[in-house]
Amino acid sequence: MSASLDEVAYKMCAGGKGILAADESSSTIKKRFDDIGVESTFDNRRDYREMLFRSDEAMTKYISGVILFDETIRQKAKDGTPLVELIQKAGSLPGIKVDAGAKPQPGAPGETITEGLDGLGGRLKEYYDLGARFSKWRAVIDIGNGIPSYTSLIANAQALARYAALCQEANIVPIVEPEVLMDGDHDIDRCYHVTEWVLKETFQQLYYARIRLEGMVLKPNMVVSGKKCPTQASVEEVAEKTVRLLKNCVPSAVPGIAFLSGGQSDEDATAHLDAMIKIGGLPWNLTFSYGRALQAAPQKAWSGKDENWAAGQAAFTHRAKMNYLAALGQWSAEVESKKAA
Ligand code: 5MM
Repeated sequence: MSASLDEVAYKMCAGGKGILAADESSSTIKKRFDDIGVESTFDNRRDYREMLFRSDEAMTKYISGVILFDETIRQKAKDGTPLVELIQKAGSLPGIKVDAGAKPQPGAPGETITEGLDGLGGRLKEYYDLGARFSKWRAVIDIGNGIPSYTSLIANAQALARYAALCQEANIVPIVEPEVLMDGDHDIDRCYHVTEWVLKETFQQLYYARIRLEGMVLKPNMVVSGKKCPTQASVEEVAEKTVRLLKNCVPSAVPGIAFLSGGQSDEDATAHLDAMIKIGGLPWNLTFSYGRALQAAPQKAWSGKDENWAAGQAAFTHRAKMNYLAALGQWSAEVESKKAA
């Protein structure tokens, strides 16, 4: 059991390839579609995701796995081929988001606890049969006046650990995603200290839950300045502080760390990853598991029109390639400007 878990976890983050987070829940994909003036219908969601998964160059060369939403893992392409099969044919791994979202946490005003543990063992068996070989659970930690609290941190870390144990039991690699939001006006050092606390608690709970670290992937935020902070840290500072923090918190038995983009601009998310790889001497593979930083450009280029299918694919391929180069430490502003034809 563990050999295949380990192999999958390694494959998800190796060789510069990264993960496409296409697991937007119905309410999130509606927001994304609203932004491009597209109605969020079953068919439009299918068409958009089919366009991404049929992007041959991106899917075969740059993307190791795709995180899907429950609807998508069951959905078929226009010609009747299951979307999961398109991903598998490209040599990529299907994955599934299994949390039920972050809900207000009792006793912790302004904070959330991620739900979805009830019945998860049974759902994982079904997802495995549908082709999922990895899964994702996201805990959301906000920084603000008096938060995060220990109450919220420990509850979220315990939920992540219980989720990870159920996944490994089902032979599914857990992506453990504790996201510290970058929405506030805090500076980069506050982000550092909160993320440190979050990761320390998370790995402590993973240990108590007897998680096999070789068979999991961590999906953290980078250490960045809050979006509303008047002083924005440079690319070098973000890279240096993120690498220092991870070295202090993440055991080297973990095969891969795949970052979320968290609202960074497309290019910042790429530049930060590239700068970290260029620091060198890292004990794990570092790569991307971006949602917005991989999809904002193709969503805009596609805009719900069949005639924009090729433009959408080109935009997705370009972002996937830029992040692949970054994960190899081979990205530069120069290659970035050579936009896809
Ligand atoms: C793709 O968005 C994911 C699902 O979000 P909801 O459950 O809110 O619909 C999200 O978890 C995503 O995988 C991560 O936040 C990383 O995405 P970004 O856009 O931050 O890279």
